[in-house]
Amino acid sequence: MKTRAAVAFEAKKPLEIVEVDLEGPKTGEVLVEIMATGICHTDAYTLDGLDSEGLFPSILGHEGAGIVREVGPGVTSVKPGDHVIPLYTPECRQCKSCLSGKTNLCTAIRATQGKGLMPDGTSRFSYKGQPIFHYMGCSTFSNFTVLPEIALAKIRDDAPFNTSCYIGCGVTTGVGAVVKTAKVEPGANVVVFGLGGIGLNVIQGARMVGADKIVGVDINDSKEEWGRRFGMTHFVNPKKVEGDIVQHLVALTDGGADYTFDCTGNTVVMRQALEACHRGWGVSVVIGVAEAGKEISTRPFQLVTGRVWKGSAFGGAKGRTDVPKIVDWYMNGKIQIDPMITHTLSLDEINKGFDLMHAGESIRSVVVY
Ligand code: NAD
Ligand code: AHE
Ligand code: ZN
Repeated sequence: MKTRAAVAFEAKKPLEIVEVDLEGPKTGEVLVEIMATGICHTDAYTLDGLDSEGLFPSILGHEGAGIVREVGPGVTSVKPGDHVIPLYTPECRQCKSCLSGKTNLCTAIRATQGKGLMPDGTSRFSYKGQPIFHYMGCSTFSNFTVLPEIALAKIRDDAPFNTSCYIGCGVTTGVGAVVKTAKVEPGANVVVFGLGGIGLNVIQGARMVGADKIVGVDINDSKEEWGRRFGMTHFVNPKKVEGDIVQHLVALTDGGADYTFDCTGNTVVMRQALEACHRGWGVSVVIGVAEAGKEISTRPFQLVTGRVWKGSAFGGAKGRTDVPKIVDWYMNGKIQIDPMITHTLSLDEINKGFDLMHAGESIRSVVVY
């Protein structure tokens, strides 16, 4: 079939909206009509050529919601008409990682996914006879896409696509990092670095679990109002702090935070986040994705004296199990999504979504097909 898609033909170039060819679903695969997709900073990072796994030409996008239109042989867990959220972290429930009960990082299809291919080692997308790579196993910047069955969370039919798509990455990543990765407890002091589409969800997750102080740190003053809307109690702009930002945050949190979260992808900030943790028990969670080649460092003494450095992918959530529950949290008013969708765009306007993100003017732009 033919489908309209925004193709990343080259790094650092705007996406081009073209009609591409899409092969139907093979064994264990599903054809999904994407109804809406968010634009996450990770899409921009890959488009900007900063991802060591970045491939071109490819169809980016990994934060979608849609409807199953056709299933390939052997598919049993979804059927045409089902509403679904694509999962860049699938859940096969059979691999060593899934069976361990210790991680959400399913390994069933990770190798081919990282190469921009379906599990059988081929692509379903092509343009003028040349293959186009899939992205994070999702490629939601295409109106129709093919995914493995294990990479689809079936969700309730009454959840609106143009807001629930955000649960496909940003909401689950932020809220999940608090609830599942850090397991923040009521009364804890929390510091969140970077108040964008992810950081604001960390803030609302921290409020949901009953954190006490929720400190937001951002170099963009306009994020203060955003943070306060979702539960932030204190705002710090590092550019306006006299002296050391870490000492400032340690003083603000009575000796250091119980939990800190990096939502910037900046390795200097990641170090500050670790060192702003309380001696003896503070936990710092790296969520931000750093540019290829960047490394983190700190004095080992920071760890010897009890601070813990952790990472979180997709908020530690197991997609097929947890995503439908997070959709319920949204539909029941436990978490908010609608006010964070600052811009709704057509596919033809998708490059504007990237511009708004780089200008710090959006929280989430959503493309509605
Ligand atoms: P965003 O662009 O919406 O927000 C980033 C925010 O960080 C902005 O408000 C910006 O002003 C702020 N910022 C930038 N530099 C800063 C600094 N030095 N100090 C303080 N604040 C600073 O991006 P997003 O969509 O929220 O994504 C945030 C990061 O999370 C990205 O690196 C993205 O790739 C990553 N991410 C990771 C996962 C995961 O599963 N681990 C999932 C989604 C996104
Ligand atoms: N491909 C990059 C790493 C990118 C990365 O860390 N991705 C996160 C999700 S970001 C979503 O917006 C993730 O889940 N990683 C786990 C995984 O298996 O990819 C690189 O450095 O090579
Ligand atoms: Zn993302």
